[in-house]
Amino acid sequence: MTKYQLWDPKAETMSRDEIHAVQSRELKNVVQRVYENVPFYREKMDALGVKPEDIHDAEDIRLLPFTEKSDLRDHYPFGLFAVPREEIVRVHASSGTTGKPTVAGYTRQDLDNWADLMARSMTCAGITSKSVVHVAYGYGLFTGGLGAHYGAERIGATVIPVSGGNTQRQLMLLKDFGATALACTPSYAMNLADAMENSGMDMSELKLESGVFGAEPWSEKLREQLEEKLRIRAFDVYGLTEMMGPGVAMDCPERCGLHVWEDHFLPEIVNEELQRMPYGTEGELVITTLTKQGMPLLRYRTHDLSCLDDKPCACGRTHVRMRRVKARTDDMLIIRGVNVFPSQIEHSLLKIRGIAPQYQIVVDRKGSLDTLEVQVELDRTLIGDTVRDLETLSARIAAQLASDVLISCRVKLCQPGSLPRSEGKAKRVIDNRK
Ligand code: DLL
Repeated sequence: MTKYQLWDPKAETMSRDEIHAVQSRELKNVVQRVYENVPFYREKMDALGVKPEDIHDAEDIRLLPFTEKSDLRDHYPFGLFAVPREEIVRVHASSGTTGKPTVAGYTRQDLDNWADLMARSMTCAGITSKSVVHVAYGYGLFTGGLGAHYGAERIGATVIPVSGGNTQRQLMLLKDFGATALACTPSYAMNLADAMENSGMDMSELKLESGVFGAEPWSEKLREQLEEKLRIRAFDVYGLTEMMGPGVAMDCPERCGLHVWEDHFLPEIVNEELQRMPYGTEGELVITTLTKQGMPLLRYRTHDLSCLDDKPCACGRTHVRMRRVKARTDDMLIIRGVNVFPSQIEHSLLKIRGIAPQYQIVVDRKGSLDTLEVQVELDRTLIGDTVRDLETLSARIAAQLASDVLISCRVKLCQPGSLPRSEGKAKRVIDNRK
């Protein structure tokens, strides 16, 4: 029994043995499907000397090949689909930094499962049929908007499909329509919170209770600030286009990691040599889709750093928990030989009073030396401070970063509101060395 509302109690509280049995059955099915229908996988498995008949148990996943983002690009746009194009009823894509987007195709069954998993996920955040859900994730090829939309609709909540942008209008609609939940990226939620403060909005006019935030790494400190400023409980939702979109894993009210919906996904953690690591070890998250029909993927390398924990969770859900993703392997900056993740800098900055949670990291190279400048906005309350006060603040920030992140940097204090704001995923790093 659990004190919390669950969307699908039977699926969410299966015993670990039952989950293993479901995963073993579904893994056999998906391997058979891709071997028969996706030439890329047939060739990869043949090269490894593995046949679908060799897969008897979820543990046999070790035998299967990995899939890389570049494999999706090489088969752009529809080359990894496992069903005829006519059975694909929707396509999403993620933009990526260079070149062609990464494409995902969904059958009707895939969309149905996705809506269900997002309903499961949003129920973790306390959303019910009585909720009013303001969706400010972008609608379009990005999976955030439509993913949250259909999940909330499946629950029977009232959905407000606002999409991103036009912040002032968002504030008006949040208030007038009485939203009880906000779904958007954490950086955009912070922009909304800032805009509310600046427009002198009385927070008691809002009915917000929870936030469903994801699509980018965010720190525990940012969560605290969002909860305080918006007077909500903020929940972390994880997902990626290649797997489906948001709703692969979700925070629960116990907030000790995100439950990965293991009846649909098989997560693993691997080290740099791509060996499977035991629960509790940090490494790269690799996910296999178990039920997807349109574009199933085997052992997809997410490049997200996490670790898994199968200890029972007090919320009653039995699905394994992944630690929140603080960084991606390819996010790591190497500055003068020191490994630095932007989220470490965020966590460190947010400990300091007097600065706003808006920052940008500029990396450059002078001669053969890497330089790091951290630009951070001043809190509005400090505008009248003297030059000496501001110098002291800069020195404090530099000292905090040196102690937490082990790197010296130049700190640039910026006027409130002067750093660029994003409507979707924030761009925190400008690396001029590339
Ligand atoms: O960002 C899907 C999504 C939409 C998730 C809305 C949550 C909410 P992509 O654009 O393909 O898909 O980006 C996927 O974003 O590999 C992670 O690096 C990062 N990411 C997603 N959710 C989180 C999160 C969507 N909660 C990539 N914490 C992933 C940290 C996240 N990083």
